[in-house]
Amino acid sequence: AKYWWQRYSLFSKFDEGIKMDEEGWFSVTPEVIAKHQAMRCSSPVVIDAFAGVGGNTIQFALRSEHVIAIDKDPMKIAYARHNAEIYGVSHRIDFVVGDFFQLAPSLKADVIFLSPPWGGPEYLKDTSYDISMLQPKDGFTLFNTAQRVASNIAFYLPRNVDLEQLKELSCLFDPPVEFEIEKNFVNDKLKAITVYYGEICQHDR
Ligand code: MGP
Ligand code: SAH
Repeated sequence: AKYWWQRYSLFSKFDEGIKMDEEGWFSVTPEVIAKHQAMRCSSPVVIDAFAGVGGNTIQFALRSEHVIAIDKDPMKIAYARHNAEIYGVSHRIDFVVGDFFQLAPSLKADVIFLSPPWGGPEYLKDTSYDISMLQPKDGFTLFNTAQRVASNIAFYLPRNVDLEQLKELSCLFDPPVEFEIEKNFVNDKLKAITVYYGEICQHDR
């Protein structure tokens, strides 16, 4: 019910036939945030490694030339394709059903966006969220894998994430890269945090 009330904040075209499943409801990035992230990540090729029902993928496709949308769940990819058609951008997206960790060695892009499962809506139970809790692999392993795919990484994380760990991630690049932590609000309510690593970091612009 909580997410139903937010449906137009998740997809402004919700009434045109947007399809969601249970995980999609609590994981989709609200449209105003996804739009902003897409502006920050605008580039020739963007990979959305955990595409879900397409909240981010659609916005990337509105802003970038080409998007590769990956999800291991075939139903999510079917919904993401359907939802992208509603927004008129499916022709700019390659939809891939697969495990990002298995596909990673054969992928290259300018920017990679990471919005993995956080472990369900219970992610807020601890005051500080440890990125080792990310699914299906911990945040350090995920970041290491992503770093070989693209030199720019945008990472969508819980609002209670341990900020010290975000700095540690920047040191996994050799040499360490600049990073920027951005708080994402919808109607004055803090929803999540996005961290930008590499040239997409505002300091470098
Ligand atoms: P929330 O805390 O479930 O909702 O998620 P909200 O509206 O802040 O409710 P409240 O009861 O805490 O006030 C906030 C946002 O985090 C959602 O809109 C999603 O974009 C994102 N989000 C939540 N979860 C559990 C996940 C997840 O597992 N993975 C990803 N990628 N995003 C998530
Ligand atoms: N950003 C998306 C929501 C992502 S939810 C949106 O705005 O709609 C996280 C997604 O990661 C889920 O759909 C889940 O199926 C997918 N996932 C989990 N493990 C994965 C893996 N190993 N490879 C690719 N996708 C995976």
